[in-house]
This record gives sequence, structure tokens and C-alpha cells, in this order.
Amino acid sequence: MTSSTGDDHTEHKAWWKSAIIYQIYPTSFFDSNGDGIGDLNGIASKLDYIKDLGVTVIWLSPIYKSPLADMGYDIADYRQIDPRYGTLEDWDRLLKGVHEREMKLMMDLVVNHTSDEHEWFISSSSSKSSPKRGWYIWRPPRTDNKTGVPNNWKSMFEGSVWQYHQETEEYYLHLWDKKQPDLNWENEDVREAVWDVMKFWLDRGCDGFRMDVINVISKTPGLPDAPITDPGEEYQPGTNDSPLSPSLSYPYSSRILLLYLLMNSPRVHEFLREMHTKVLSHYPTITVGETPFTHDPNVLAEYTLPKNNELMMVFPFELMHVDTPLAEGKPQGQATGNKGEGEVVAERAELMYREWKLDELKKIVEKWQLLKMREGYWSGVYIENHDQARSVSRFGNDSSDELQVHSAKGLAVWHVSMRGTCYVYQGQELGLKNAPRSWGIENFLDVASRNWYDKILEQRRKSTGEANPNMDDIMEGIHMKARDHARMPMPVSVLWSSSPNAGFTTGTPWMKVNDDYERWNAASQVGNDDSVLAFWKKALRVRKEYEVLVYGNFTLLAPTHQQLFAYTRKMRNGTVGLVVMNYSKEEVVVDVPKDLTGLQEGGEGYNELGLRCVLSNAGGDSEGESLKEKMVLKPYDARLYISTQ
Ligand code: TEU
Ligand code: CA
Repeated sequence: MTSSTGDDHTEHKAWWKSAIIYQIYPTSFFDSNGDGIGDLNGIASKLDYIKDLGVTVIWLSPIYKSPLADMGYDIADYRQIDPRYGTLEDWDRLLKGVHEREMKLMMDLVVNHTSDEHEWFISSSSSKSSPKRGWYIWRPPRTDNKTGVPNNWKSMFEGSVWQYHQETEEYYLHLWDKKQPDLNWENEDVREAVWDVMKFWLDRGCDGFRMDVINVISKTPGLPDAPITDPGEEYQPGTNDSPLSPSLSYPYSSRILLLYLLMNSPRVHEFLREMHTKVLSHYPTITVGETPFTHDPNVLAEYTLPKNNELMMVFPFELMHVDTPLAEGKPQGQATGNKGEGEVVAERAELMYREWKLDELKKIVEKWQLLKMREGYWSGVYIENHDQARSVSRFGNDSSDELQVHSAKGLAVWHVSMRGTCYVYQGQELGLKNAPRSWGIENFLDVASRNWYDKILEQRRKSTGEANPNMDDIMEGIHMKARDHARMPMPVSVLWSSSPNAGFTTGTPWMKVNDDYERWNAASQVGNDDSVLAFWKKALRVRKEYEVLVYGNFTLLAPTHQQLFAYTRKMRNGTVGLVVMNYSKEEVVVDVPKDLTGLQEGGEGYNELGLRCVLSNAGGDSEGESLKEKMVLKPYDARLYISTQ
């Protein structure tokens, strides 16, 4: 760093900021032994495909020993590989293969909770006097309410967060499934045990961690009841204007409030600093915190600001809620300052869908792109992962094969031109879409989808007296947003093997593969220059070539335009990146001086910048061309220009 930039982190370079991270969902990547479940040897055999894409870091979703109640996010032994995925020796071989190809390997660290089958919990639940009793959050039944449940919090997977344990006559806390008891981070021995787990993997050669729900490890002291905002419900997510959470300076509704009782609570930063001092500072690691439901930028920034010595980056979630129905009819994404309007997400609405407007999406993007650049806030940039539906179905257009290809490429242009570290989820590089509408609930296996569906079904049966009440709206949401869509086996066809089931397995796949696999698979895209895969490869090459795309400042252009998504990225040395996308189903004519006024900021004429197109999903037609005064953009056309001056 030069002295003139001082403590300004805006353009502070680091290898992990320019990394291209590929997330693998091991269960569905590739099955090497025909049991229908993806495994480590399967991944190891496809490393050249991943390397060829331009990936520099691989993140593996959990592969530890687990009863798979939440697909491995319920860990029964942190130091063993689940036999379904392989052995520690397989992991060592995988790591070797990754390192030989000059990539790095990140593991998923899931330490807010364990499985109830973990020996820590088995001991903790064996008796009230177990030395590990305090490792989890136990409470006696309450005497001042009807049920005895220690508080009224609602689980992320429906129902109460409390599970009664008959033998020791107390309840334990589980924010997710009852098979995922929360660890008690207040207990120093728990923290030491977690540091040991981290060292175990780092000493074995792992290069870093994605940390699951790391912002909930500290709970609000006293675990106070959430206010009753949903009188029809037994368990409460919370309400607006509650004085209960000290971090609430403005109205949050329902679910968000519940999470504020659980999340970003007083000791979380202390715990992460301890983690940094005791573990991370001793290894050259890469870290990203998964930090759901926190839409307050100031709260989230604290986790990554370099002065705090906690994590390198976090995953903001607000964009993932742009299509979630709102409580109180407030527009999404209007929160940029301390007022927080629009940060309201309706209770239970996560698996429901609403049409969003482009200006709402742009506001959210702008808010997180601009966050504390000088102080060094850093995001992990993603639009897909194992908890989200396919981006082309949700943010693009999958109504025809042609539009699916074109809009998936358009999304790639957007994705590679964002400030932050770039994450690509398996199959995103192929432009894969959601499961078809014809799939019934029986094809959806995720605990979140099933519990949500079953709960509403039961409510409707009661309220209508019908055995089969209408569930169309619920299925509509599930078809749009269920986590299952991203979890279907990778359709790899003859590239992986020539068998049916999309080549993912020679056996029976653990989950149905998508119906369109004969047309949409890796084999049909490798070697095809017009494929989504080929475009992603090029897009990632472009991202690596122009560091303005990683580090540049961000300015949103045409913020209220409902079809045009345009912005600049700028370095202090004068390099400019310009992205112009038609985010609609109609043709758009762009009058550059008129529509993109911010481009001429400081009196510079746009033509003086010497902007040349380096990436376009319209292909050869526009790549290489310089920016003209008028641009005709077909639906989902997306172009990236870089200045040559
Ligand atoms: O996800 C946290 C989380 O917030 C999700 O449960 C979210 O509510 C849901 O996916 C809808 O967006 C992490 C893991 O990524 C997820 O797979 C686990 O189920 C969860 O934690 C519990 O470990
Ligand atoms: Ca297998």
C-alpha cells in the first residue's frame, strides 16, 4: 500500500478478495461407487473440470459423520468423514489433488449446533450432573405457562426451539431441527473444543472455513420471550418496536426480530476475536461467515472490518429476500441509512414468492456494494448456494431454452462485475434451472420444505375441515424458492459417465435428477463455445484480468429505471468498468448520455473514457466494440466495458 492511501482499504489487495470460489454440495456432485450419493472420490475425479472453469478455491459443504437430518449440517463427529462420502484418506487425496492444481480447499464449519448423535450431546443429555451438561442450552420446564416450554421462540424449521428430554426432565434449545441442539458458547470448554476442531483440519492442510450461521452463536442473555405478533401461532417470531433487543434501533417485524434476539448478540464479537487470536492468526486461512437475516449494514460490517480481527468476509442476505413477501406492505431494499424502512420480511414468508421490481433489487445491490469501503468491509458475492433456488429461475428467465442460456449468461456478467469475492455454486456455471412445476411435494426432500408444507397443510385442514385443502400458493412458493432445487444431483451425462440419471450415478440417485437433464448437462456444454459454461469461463477470465472488477468503487446508474441495470466500477488510477444490462423481456434502447448520466461525472465525456466491450452475452457482435451513443439491448443482453485510457 502506498502511504497516500493510509488506512483507506478501498483498493487494498489480497489474494482471497480476488479468489473465485466454487461451492460443492458433495451429496449431489458425483457418485463414484454407485450407491446414489456423491462422494469425495467423485469430487477428486473431477478436479480438472473445476480448475478449467477458472476456480481458485473449493468450498465443500459438510462431509463429516452425520445422520443427515439436515443434510450434514448436523454433525455427529467433527473429526470423521461420513462413510457415505468416504474416509479421511480420501479427503487427504482430494486435498492433494486440489493443491497440485494450485487451488485451495475450504471446509464448512458448523459449530452453532451439533447433531444430537454427537458424543458431546450424548454425554450432556445423559444426566444433569454430566460434565458436559453445560455444553448445550438446557432449561427446566417453566411453571408460569401452560406448556412448560422455557420460552416462546419459533424454530427456523417450524415449531418450538425447545425439545423436552424425558430422562433428565429438562428442555434443550435447537434453533433449527430438534436433531441440531445448539452449543452453549458461553461455556469456555465448548469454545476450546471448537478451536481444537479447527486446528485438527488446518493441521491436516485445509485452507480455511465457511462458518455456518456464525452470527447466532451468542444468544440474548436470559433468552427472553419474543413479543406476540402472530396471535394465531403457538410460537412467536417477534414483533415491531420491541425493546427487547438492544441492537434494534428501528422497527423490525416478526421473523427478523426473533433473529435479533438470537443473532448478533452481545458476545458474538468477543467469541470471534478469541477464535482469531487462538486459531486463525496462526494459520494462513481464508474465512467467510454465513450471517443470515441481518439487513442492518452497520451490524454486519463489524464481522469483517480489518480493525476488529474477526472474519475476512461475510455473506449478506438481503438480496435473497428481494422476492419474499413483505410485512406491512413496505417496499424492499429502501434501507440505506439508520431508518431501516423496508427491512421487514414477513414471518414464515421465506418460501413464498413475490414479484420484485428492478429498482428494489438495484437498491439492495447498491447498499451492500457501497458499505464501508474505506474501513474495509468485504462481502462474499453469491446469488446461488445450497439454500437457494437456481438463480436463472429466480433472477433470470427460464421460460425457453434460449432465454435460459441468454439470461444465465447475463447473470454471469452481473456476478463477475461485483465488488467482493466471487462465489459460484455447482451447476450455476451450467445455467441449471429449478425443478419443473409438475413435481409434487413428494419430490421435495428438504426438511425446511417439508416442515413448512406440512404445517400449513395441517392448519388448513383444521380451518377448512377438508382433507385436501388447496395448497397451490404454497407449492408455487416451493417451486420458486425451495432449497431442493440446488440440491438435485448434478446432471453431468456422458462427461461423468454414460449411464442414465444424468450420469451422476450408476445406481439410484438419492434425489430425483431434473427432468431436463438430457439437454441440460455438463457434457453437452464442454467444448461448445456458445454454452453457458464457456461463457462463465470467459467471464471468470475477464474478472481475473481487470482488477477494477474486484476492487473498484461502485456507482449505480439509472437507479429508477425498471429495465436497465447499469453501474460503473472505478479505480483511483482512472480505470473504469461499465456494466449495462437489459433486465427485462423487452428490447431497450439506451441513449448513453441521457440514460447513463453518472458516467460523465466530473465533466468527462463518456467517449473520452475509451470504453471497449470485453464481455457480452450477445457474443462476437458486441465484444471488442467501443461504447456508442446509442445501444440497442435485446432482452437480458448484458455488456461489460473497460476503459482503455
Ligand atoms: O443456513 C442458515 C439459514 O439461515 C437457513 O436455514 C435459511 O433459513 C434457509 O436456508 C432459507 O434461506 C445454514 C445452512 O446453510 C443450512 O443449510 C442449514 O440448514 C442451517 O444453517 C442450519 O445449519
Ligand atoms: Ca457414493
